[in-house]
Order: sequence, then structure tokens, then C-alpha cells
Amino acid sequence: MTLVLKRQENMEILAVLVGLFCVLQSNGIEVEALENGCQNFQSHTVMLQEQQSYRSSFHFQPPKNWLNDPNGPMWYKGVYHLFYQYNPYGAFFGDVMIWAHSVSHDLINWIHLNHALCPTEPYDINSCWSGSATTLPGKGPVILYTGIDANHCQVQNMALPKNLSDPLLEEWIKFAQNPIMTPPDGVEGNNFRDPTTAWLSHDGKWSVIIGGWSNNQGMAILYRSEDFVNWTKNQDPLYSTERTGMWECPDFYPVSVNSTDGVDTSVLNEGVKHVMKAGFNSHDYYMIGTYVPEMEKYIPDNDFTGTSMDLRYDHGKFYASKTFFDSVKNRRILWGWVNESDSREDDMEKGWSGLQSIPRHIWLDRSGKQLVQWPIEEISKLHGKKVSLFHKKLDSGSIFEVQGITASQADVEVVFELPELQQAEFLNPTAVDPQLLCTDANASIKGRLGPFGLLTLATKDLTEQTAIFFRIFKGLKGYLVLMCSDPSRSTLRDEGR
Ligand code: DQQ
Repeated sequence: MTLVLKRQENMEILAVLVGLFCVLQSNGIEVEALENGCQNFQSHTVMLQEQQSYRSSFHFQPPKNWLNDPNGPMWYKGVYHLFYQYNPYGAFFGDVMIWAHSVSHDLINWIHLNHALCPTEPYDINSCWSGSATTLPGKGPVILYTGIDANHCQVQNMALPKNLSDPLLEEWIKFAQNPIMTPPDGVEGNNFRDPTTAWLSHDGKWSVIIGGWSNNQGMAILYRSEDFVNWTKNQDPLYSTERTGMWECPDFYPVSVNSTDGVDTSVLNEGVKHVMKAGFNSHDYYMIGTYVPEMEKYIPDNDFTGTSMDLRYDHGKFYASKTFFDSVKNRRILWGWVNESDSREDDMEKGWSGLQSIPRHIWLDRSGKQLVQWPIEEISKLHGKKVSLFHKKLDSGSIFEVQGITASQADVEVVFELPELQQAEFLNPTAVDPQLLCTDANASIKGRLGPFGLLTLATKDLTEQTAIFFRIFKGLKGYLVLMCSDPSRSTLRDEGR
């Protein structure tokens, strides 16, 4: 091709070329200064509030469209960052998913920024799927994410901030040598995704796990690196099991054995145990155990069983979650995607789908056998009018209306006192699936002690209601409280859904 240009035009073109392709040094890692291409994916039109009667205002949501997994949560230079899977084209999971980006000073009030990562390159042209952020000591944050490449194969890519002095980290640059990991032998191109936050191991090398499925086993595929750029697959996964499906969005982190404080992801000492979380069958399951870096093995106290007895973060709508260590308040924070149950048609009509859970402080229970979670303390910023009631007697079959609350969202603290527990029915939780018990014995079925609880979002005639109810049982070692919700009458529009 011959370019015949006047001198001035020629200079402009040169300037454009330099702007697009110059090579930068960021974090000491060489990156390609490509425009991130997100200009083509911005979606700014905002729906009117009155059209959105069931829209949440406590939880994190973009102004419109589909949201799923939280990605790369972190704190940097005074600012909390949340990236998330987003479809810029509508309220449905799309063929082209991107990383949207929001920032906050308190994890409650958020500002939506321009999108961070969009499909532009052969290694992510069909979507930028989930991943995590790692802060390299003395250098700054790096994102690892899954790209869906031109052959629809899942590969792992890296992106770095364009300007480390920008606390908002508004612009991200993809690494020139992406992809940095491709599916290893034995792992198919659709079973290799969702890199975790990496950690510095005993030998000074970085470790990261990728969710996978191979040989009928769900697994945490382990990669190691000296420089965060060149990654080698460890011979064996950090953990694998035949009892689960493909692992999505794994998470791996230490928890303190004697404190509710969080610990940074690379901490390894006598005072911590390690949590391994994996998403499969649409739920997030976890194990507590010991990480043995010399053997590159994770040894859980109790292996996954593939049954309902496996530990779950949440028994409601909560998936693809991710934690991060908040160094400001020394705590570990859990985010999860609240994947609603509306139909695709309803989602399209309302113009949005999905929200992020209220961020939760998460720590190891004193028993060492399970995790404990609680909404972060900043949630008190959302509290408005307080309604208090004391000493109300609930007779069998009676309903008592709490007056003074007109909002569709309320944070409720309630204490029920039961005068008599002796008559509770016996329940052996290892023989009965409590989850099924909630569904089978919905809120309308009477037991000896329960159901009692709250009817939320109820119409005056109670034809529409969402029951949150409790039943008490006698267990093998004491009393058991079963907490359930019954969404079967939560909308009149599509009864029984
Ligand atoms: N969602 C992402 C995947 C991940 C899945 C795509 C989990 O990376 O495995 O949006 O919800």
C-alpha cells in the first residue's frame, strides 16, 4: 500500500499510530497500549425510577441490563473497586460479556465508571469472563481474567492499570503477550476458567488456581510463576474430586483460627486455616482445611461429598462469589451474585436482571468447622426510619401486622421467644435434607413448633407474600432451628413459580 500524504496529515496519522500501539512499562510488566475498545460498549440510558417498583436500592446494581459474577474486588489508594460481569446490550446473559467497573468509598454508595475490559482482541473477542485482582507488593494491582477467544476457547489473560497514580484505575491495558495460559492437555476449551486472586507461596513464587473439569473431576488447576507473566501448570491440581461438576469461580484464602479479623491472601502460618470455595450445580460450596505448599496440596478437613451436607455460603440465590482482603479494616469481605429467578421475558420487560449481595464480613467460626458471615458494618448508613415493637404475643394461627413500614426494603431484627420446646419433633439432620424439608414443608404446612416468622412484601389480603419462617426440631445433641423462605406466593403475576 502506498500512502501519498501531505506532511501535516502524515504527522497526524503517525501520532494516532503511536497513540494506539506504543509499548508501556506498567508494574514492570510490558503491556500493549491498545485502546480498551470499551467506547463501543458503553450503555448510558437510565430507566426511570417509577418504572422499577421491584428494583433494589440497598444492593449494588448497574443502572440497567444484565449483571452476573462479581470480579476483581479490591481496595486501592483509598477507593474500593468492584468489577462485574455485564451485558451492555440487554437484560439477559449475552454472547458478549464485559467487565463493568464501579468505585466506592464505603462499599455502600457506588459510582459507575466506564467499562474496564471489553472484547477486542483475538484472545477475548467473544467475551471477557470472570477473574480476580492481585496486588503485587510495591507495584500495584493486576487483573487476571478469562477470555473467550476467536475459537470460543477459554484462555487466561492479564490486564494492568494504565495509570497507577489514578486511584479510580479508570483505564486498563491488556498485556501484549496474552493469552498467558491456555487449556492444558486433558482439559477441554470450555472447562478452563475464572482465575483466583494469586498468592505468594513459601518459595517466593506466585500461585493461582483456575476452575476446571477433566477426567470426570472438578478441580482447582494450579499454575505457578516467578514473575507473574510466565506461568507453568503444576503437575497436579491443588485439589480435585469426582463428586462435583465443573468448578466455576473458585476462591482460595486463609482465615484466622482465633479472630474475626481477615488475613491477606498470601498469609500462611500456624494461626490460619484455608478455605477452598467452588461453584457447581448453581451453588457456592466450600471446605475448610490445610494448605501444604511444599506438596502443593490442599487437604480439607472434610472432602466434598456431592450431597446436600456439603457446606454452602448461602441457601438462597447466591453464586459465583468472591472474597477480598480489606486492609483498611482488617477484614475479609465476600461478594456474591444474587441470581434472581425472574423469567427472561420479565427481565427484558423490567430492563435489568441480577444484583450483588450486600457485602459480607466473613470469618471462621470458633468451632473451626464453618464460616460465619455478617453484613459489613457500613450497612448502617442505609438505615432510615426505625420502627420498634416489643412484647407482642403470637397465638397459634395469629398474624400481627407491623405498622409504620411502607418501604419495600427493610432491615429486620426480630427475636422470638418460645415458652415450650419439649414438644419439638425429632430431626436427624444427617438423614433428612434440611433444604428439601424447607421446600416440602412450605410455610403453609404446620409442624409441632412452627412455622412462625415473617410475611414480607405482603398484599393486604395476603394473597401475595414471601414467607421467611422458622421451625424448631429436637436434634441429636440439642435443638435445631430450620430457617426457610417460601417464594411460591411472592408474586401474583406467575403463581407457583
Ligand atoms: N460466569 C462467567 C464465567 C463463570 C460464570 C461468565 C459463573 O466466567 O464461570 O459470565 O457464573
